[in-house]
Amino acid sequence: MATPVLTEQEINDYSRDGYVVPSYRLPMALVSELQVTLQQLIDANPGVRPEKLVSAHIEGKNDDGVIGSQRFLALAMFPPLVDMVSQVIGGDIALWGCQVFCKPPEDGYATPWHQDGQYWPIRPLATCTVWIALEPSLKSNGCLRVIPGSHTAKVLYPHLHEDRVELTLNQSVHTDSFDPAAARDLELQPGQMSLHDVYMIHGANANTSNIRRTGVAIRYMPTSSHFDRRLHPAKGETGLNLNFATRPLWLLKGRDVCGLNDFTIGHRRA
Ligand SMILES: O=C(O)CCC(=O)C(=O)O
Repeated sequence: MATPVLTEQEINDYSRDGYVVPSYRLPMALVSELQVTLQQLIDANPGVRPEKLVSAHIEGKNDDGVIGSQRFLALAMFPPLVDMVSQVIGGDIALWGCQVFCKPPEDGYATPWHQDGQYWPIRPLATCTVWIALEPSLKSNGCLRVIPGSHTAKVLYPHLHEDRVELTLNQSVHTDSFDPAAARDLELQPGQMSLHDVYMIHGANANTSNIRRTGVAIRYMPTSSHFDRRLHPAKGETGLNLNFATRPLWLLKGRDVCGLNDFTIGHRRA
C-alpha cells in the first residue's frame, strides 16, 4: 500500500484545529507550470478582479463569468491531493469548486473573517478546502489567517453584510463570536498548502506590499452530502459572481453515497 500523504499527527491536527499545513509540497516543476497558467488566467480575464477568479478549473467561459483552464482541473485531480483529502473526509469525494485568489501588490483586497459554509449549497454542510500557494504567502502580503478550533461546534455564526468594494467577499462573521487575537498566520512558500474545514473561521489582510500573493483554493466534499442546486445566495450577498445551478461536479473517488448529487449538469463544455 502506498504511504499515506498526511501523517497521523497531521490528521489529528486537522481534526483538533480545523486546519493543517502538511509537510507535503507540490513538486516544483508543477508549481512552475501553474505559475504560467496563473498568468494566462489573469490575462484571459481582464474584466475580473484577480481575487475573484471563481471556477478557474472550468475550461473556457464558465457560468461564473470566468474563462478558466483545465490545468487547474488537473491540479484538483492530482492524486496526492485527493489522497490527502480522503484522509480527512473519507473515501467518497466530489470536487465542486476551485477559486484563484490572487492579490495584486499594493491594492490586493482583504478577505473578511468568515466561515465558508455561510454561502455554500451543501447539506449537510461539509467541505475540505486545499489552499495551495503559487507565490509566497506571507504576513506582509496578506496570507491566510485562521482561528484554530473555531470549527469545533459545527455551527455557522452570524455574518454581517459588508458593502465595501475592496473585499474578496462581502460577508463577515461578527467578532462577538470569536477572539481575533487567537489568529494564526499561515505563511507558505510556493507549493506549500493548507487544508481547512468548512466551519473554520478564517480571513486574510489586504495586500499592501509589493509582492503579489496567490492561492488556489480547491473545494472537495464528501458525497454523503448533497450539493443542492436549489440553494443559492441572494444576488449581491457574497460579492462573488456564483452560479451553483449549473456548477459541474466531479466524482473523484468512491461513489455518490447520498445518491442525490448530479454529476452531469454543467459538463457540456468539457
Ligand atoms: O485567499 C484568501 O484570501 C481567502 C481564501 C478563502 O477564504 C478560502 O479559500 O476559503
